[in-house]
Amino acid sequence: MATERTFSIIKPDATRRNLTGAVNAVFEKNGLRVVAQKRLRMTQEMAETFYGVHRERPFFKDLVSFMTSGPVVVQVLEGENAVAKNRDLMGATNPANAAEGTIRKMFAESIEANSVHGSDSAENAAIEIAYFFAGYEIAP
Ligand code: RTP
Ligand code: MG
Repeated sequence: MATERTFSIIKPDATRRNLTGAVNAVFEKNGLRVVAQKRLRMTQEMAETFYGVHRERPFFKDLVSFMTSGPVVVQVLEGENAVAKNRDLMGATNPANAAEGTIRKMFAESIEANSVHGSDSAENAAIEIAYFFAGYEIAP
């Protein structure tokens, strides 16, 4: 497997509890390099666009309100098999179902306030990275 990139968000529940470094430590310990990173507050429009695939889901309104409730840290992670590796490190969407040692098991507060987002495919990773970062902001 070649080196790959994925897109990550450290969500508002985690930035609020000062967990940016703790989450990054998990990535770095497991062979994912943070090659781009910035902290920002998502607007309602950004959150609605980003989670557009969930527009018809019952939790959509709450999700947008959660994602805009505080700062997030958006990131590009690089490494072998980065998309799948990050999904493994994150753990299940619902922390109650997340495996021991995963980020969501260790840090998530609930199925919604679950500390991190990670791209679910290489195709979506490319789209999500391009949405948040200009080429010059990514420094491998
Ligand atoms: P993400 O997109 O954030 O990486 O999370 P995921 O793939 O594990 O989960 P997904 O099904 O794509 O859901 C996106 C985010 O919506 C919130 N959610 N809330 N209240 C609920 O039942 C519910 N279900 C999902 C979570 O913040 C989830 O990560
Ligand atoms: Mg998802």
